[in-house]
Amino acid sequence: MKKITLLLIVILVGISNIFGQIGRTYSDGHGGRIFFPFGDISFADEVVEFTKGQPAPIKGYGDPNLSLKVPDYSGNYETIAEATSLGFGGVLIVKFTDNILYDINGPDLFIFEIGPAIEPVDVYISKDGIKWISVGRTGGGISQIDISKYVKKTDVFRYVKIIDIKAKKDGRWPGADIDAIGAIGSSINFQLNSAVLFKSGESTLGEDKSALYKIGEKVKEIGGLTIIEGYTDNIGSSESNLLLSEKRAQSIKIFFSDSCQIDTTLLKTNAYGETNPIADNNTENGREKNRRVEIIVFPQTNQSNDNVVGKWSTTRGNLYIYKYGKIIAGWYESDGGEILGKLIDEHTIEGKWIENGARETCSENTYDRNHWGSLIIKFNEDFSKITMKWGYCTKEPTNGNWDGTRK
Ligand SMILES: [Ca+2]
Ligand SMILES: [Ca+2]
Ligand SMILES: [Ca+2]
Repeated sequence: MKKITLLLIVILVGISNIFGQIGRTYSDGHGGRIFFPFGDISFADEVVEFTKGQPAPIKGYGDPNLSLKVPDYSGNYETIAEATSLGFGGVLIVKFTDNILYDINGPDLFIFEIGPAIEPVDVYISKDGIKWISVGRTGGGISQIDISKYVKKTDVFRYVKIIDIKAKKDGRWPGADIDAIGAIGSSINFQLNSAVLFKSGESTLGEDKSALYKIGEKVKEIGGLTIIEGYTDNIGSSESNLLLSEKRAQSIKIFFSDSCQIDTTLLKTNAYGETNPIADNNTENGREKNRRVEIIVFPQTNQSNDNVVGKWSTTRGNLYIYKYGKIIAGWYESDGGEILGKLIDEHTIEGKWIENGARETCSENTYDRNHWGSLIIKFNEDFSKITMKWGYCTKEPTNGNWDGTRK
């Protein structure tokens, strides 16, 4: 019982992380920033396999975990290892767990490779970590990959493999140096242990439905198509396991439509039975992990108007604005500053600016930085001009001289 309670807590913490940081831009390490609609969860979560190249990475720089989660390269690569040095011809396989890669319009995958020149890698994606699809090569200043030519629109991919193409043998860091691997085209993945939802061998939902209610609320908020996938361990016949996983997925579908009022046409179920295990079926611990339901939520495609989105020429250089729902993210070229905010009405954004070059620092931290302040952006009637007011830290945004026109 202890284990189950612990798992439930982990899931709920996971949910709050997922929804606390939706929509953010991240430094690409080469002077620009990239927008990820789902923020911090968009990045690869687990190392599956790492085969160092030869010559191998130098001591301290060959840790594959340095390529996981959000990009954190600070520019001090000489003294701190912040990326995985692949070595000459090295191979790295990573997995997404709280998000899943799929094809959206435009680029879908971004490889954060650090250093003055982008060292090319060949990129492959996979649903199961066994069958791989080649999706091209980064390099020549391009770190992003559009998977649309190679996949179907609704296919989802949990694994990414990158292989150093042996372009650079010399120097301290042979091969590509990978800071992070992000899915711009991300769906959200909730993984629920079956023991939290069902009694052993049954497909009727148990008494405590609180975790499922919470997820149902979030599905309504962001969905989009939602796929409910059932999985079991390998005890019993594969036919009975397939049937059990199907019935369990169906139970959740019914719960979402009846108790959470989610449009049933947006809910699909997939039964996998004992296939696609995520852990070793030879141990009790592994079997428990394999008995699970995964809920994949795709973002809504029919977004409200995108009037505020775009590139703006301002008195402080170019400003880029992105949007997911009412959430705003952006950046400005001077100081590589970041913007986070909300659309409070059609013509107004309220939020924060965050940068390294501010004259005053704040006592409290925002996104690990002490240089930040308040910000209001107002758009004129036809969204051709912006007027911006800003302040330091928590002070009212009263400073001006930061206006712009659409580019
Ligand atoms: Ca992730
Ligand atoms: Ca795409
Ligand atoms: Ca890193």
